[in-house]
Amino acid sequence: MQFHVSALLAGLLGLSLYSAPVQAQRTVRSINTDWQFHHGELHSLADTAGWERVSLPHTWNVADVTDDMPGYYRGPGWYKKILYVPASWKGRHVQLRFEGVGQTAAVYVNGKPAGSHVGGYTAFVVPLDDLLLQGDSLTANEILVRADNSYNDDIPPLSADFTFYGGIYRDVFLETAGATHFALNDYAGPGIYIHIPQVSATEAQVAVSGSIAGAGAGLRVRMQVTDADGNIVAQQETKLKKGDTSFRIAIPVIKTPHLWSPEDPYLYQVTASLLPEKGREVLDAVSQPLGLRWFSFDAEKGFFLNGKAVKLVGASRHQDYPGLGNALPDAQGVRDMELLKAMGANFVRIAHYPQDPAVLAACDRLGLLASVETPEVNRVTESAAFAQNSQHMQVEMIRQNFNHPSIIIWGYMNEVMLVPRYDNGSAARKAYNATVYAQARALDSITRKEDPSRYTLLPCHGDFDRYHSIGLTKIPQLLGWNLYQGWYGGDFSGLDAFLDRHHKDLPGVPLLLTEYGADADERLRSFAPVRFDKTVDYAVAYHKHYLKAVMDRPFVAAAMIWTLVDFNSEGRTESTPHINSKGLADTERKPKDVYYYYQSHLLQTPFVKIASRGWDVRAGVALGDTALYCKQPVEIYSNQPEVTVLLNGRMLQTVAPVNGVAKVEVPFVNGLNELEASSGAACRDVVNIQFHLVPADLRSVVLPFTSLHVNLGDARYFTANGVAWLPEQPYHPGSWGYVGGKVYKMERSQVPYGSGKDILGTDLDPLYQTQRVGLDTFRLDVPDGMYAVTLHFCELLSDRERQQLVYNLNGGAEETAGKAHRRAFDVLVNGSVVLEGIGNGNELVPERAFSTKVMVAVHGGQGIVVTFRALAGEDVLNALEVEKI
Ligand code: GCB
Ligand code: CA
Repeated sequence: MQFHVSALLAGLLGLSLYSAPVQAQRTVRSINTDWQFHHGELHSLADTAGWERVSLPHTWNVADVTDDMPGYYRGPGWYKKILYVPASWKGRHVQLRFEGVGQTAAVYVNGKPAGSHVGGYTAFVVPLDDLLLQGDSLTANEILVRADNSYNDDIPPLSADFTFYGGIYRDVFLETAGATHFALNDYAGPGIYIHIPQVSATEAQVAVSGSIAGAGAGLRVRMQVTDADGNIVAQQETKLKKGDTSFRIAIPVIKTPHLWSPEDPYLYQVTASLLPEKGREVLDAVSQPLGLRWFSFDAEKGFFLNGKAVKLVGASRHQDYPGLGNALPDAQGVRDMELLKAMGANFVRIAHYPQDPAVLAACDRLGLLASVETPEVNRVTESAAFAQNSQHMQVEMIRQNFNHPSIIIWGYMNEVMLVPRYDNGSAARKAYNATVYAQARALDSITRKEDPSRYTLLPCHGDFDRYHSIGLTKIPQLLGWNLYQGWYGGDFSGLDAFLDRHHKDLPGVPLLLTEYGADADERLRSFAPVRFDKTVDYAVAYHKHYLKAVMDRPFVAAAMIWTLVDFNSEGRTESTPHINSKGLADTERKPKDVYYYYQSHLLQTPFVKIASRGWDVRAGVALGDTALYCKQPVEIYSNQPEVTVLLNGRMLQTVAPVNGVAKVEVPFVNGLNELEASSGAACRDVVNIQFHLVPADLRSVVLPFTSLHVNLGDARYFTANGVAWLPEQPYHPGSWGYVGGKVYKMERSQVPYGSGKDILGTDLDPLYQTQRVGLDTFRLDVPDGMYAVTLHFCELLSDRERQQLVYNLNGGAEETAGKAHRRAFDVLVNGSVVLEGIGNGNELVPERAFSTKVMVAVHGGQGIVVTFRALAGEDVLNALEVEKI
């Protein structure tokens, strides 16, 4: 009976009991939902107009980093949220934790300034204590945040090849703690820092340092190390002297520790608890991961982990996704690390800025060694504020991420000499160089002081002398080189020469290849790839050379691929405008061939994968009326001694891979081709390829003509939206092709075909970026019947000023002059004029796709003849498609 009464009482009192629970320890919860957002400046804090409801993570740059709008918004935006504060929080410490706001933030609570932060890639906390309104029940408090991603001379990055998104683009947490707690505001770090003064296979020593806020009376600090099953393997309780606010506590030795490594990422947990001098009530507690490992870099022999030589192979990662900007939920960061791990990588370069805590936590769990760096990219500002902001970020990065066992390197200043200020040789340049040097030194020494257990890294671009001559190569413990020989210029042998030069000229300085990569547009293919053609095939050739060069040289500690996934860089043009396509996987995280190439080299388990699998809609011309197939080479990546290849169930060939690659000539037939490669029963891969076989003789009876898609001025194959485009060919009787003219190539541009300009009004940029100029006719000897003929054009000469791509180290800006240029021409199909006087004075708007479709009745064996008549300048044709109807 008694029981019932008290249960009833508790039920009746439920609400008030609930709103006033005894809460000693800290509480942490995200507050991501139900925010309001105001684009642009707010003219008064009470402004109620123009707010929309949003959830975090959020960026205001989702839509304007695509073709739809030129440039992207860089300026202020405001966020608002009502926070309900319970009465039970009286006397507690309350703070907000922002994991990342691009790129400055000012926080107001109930209209009063509460805190601010500079820098878009590190976390910060804002204490609310004195500003909160608290009553006897839940009390509404208004949080306002002004975020701003404007260019600012004093805030890195000033310039870089990625998009500087604005907004509250990572989680926000609401944290409370009792009056006495482990520090919650130490550069937004965890408040306790785990050190491993000594570790071997036989024993590990662990110490924990930290500080305490609100310490009045005497306190006890208890450290417990638990293993992965939750068993306590070591503990230590230490009394602090009255008034002590910081501590460093050695934990008894852990015998035969379970070591952390990429193969076995074993994690212990350190839990620090704060207790009163007497009594059992825990005032505060915090848990952090512990991985027991030791490592070193050697300038001759590379990297060692737990005493074993390990070649570091991995990639860098940017943090954006189509349709989300950089406002990614944690799960997507985790998925990216899983993708990298599944490739067989053991390393990730978190570049060019610290990323979401969830990403580093995933590295700890998955076994990916990591480097993290601050974003002083391309250049610096010679101001005390810039130096100060960089240093502040460096300390934030280190303290916030200190306890991740995955991290072995702290970096700073990526390619800081890429865009130096002032003329070469001038006094101003000399002074600038001295400033860069001084800033680098300061960052390096701060890093070593903050964390002597890890290495410092300076990643440079491939101009050895520029860094060496001003002393930068001597500052960091590790030197990184971002090398693109055979991409932005030169050829692959330049890589070997560069690596060997470092080895010779900088003995004693460990070398990491911190970047290398080549754009790969999954839609572009070539059997004779050339530098900068953006084909998957060139990228594969590039990576084959680079991986081998690194593997052949023990003194190269690491190969860090640029990058894991394609990423947004708003100012880039390319075949995929606004996207840097050097990823191992595309923006949607679909692996490209290079990813599988690495798998075949890095995975220990049996592996067979058919390359060019993404090119599953293809076209080609049949060998003849009696040979109804088209032979195209296909590569197979495998770590097995032998691979058996079948086409549509019939044995094709058994081949032995060389350096992980087997090459077969596949006689593709019209329609579906099931290609199978296997090595034993357990190791089998199948790809279905839809092949559009174009008859050799267009009037063939055994293989009737249906359609043809030709990309003029191009030697690459292009597949998009399920349509396979063939490269152009000269006309020969019975078949199809151009008569006259030449392939257009933009002057002073890196691209081997056409232009690299961003063509508006289409996603099929490669069709419009390339063209044939000055052609007489395009002929197709199709049989009589009805046809739809579509002609595609683009004016590639224009006055539009283009941002010069600074990464384009060997090429200048693309030619933009178009002022004096005038183009006009007629186009006739089988004698009838279909376009009259078309040119850049009318419908051919520069850098904008133009197409037109006409129906043609072919009779009397005339075939299709498209005739071009130049009136001014040269006529052009970018692409042509013919469909039998
Ligand atoms: C670099 C930069 C990186 C660029 C990359 C590229 O050297 O460090 O930020 O994205 O080259 O793709 O050009
Ligand atoms: Ca997060």
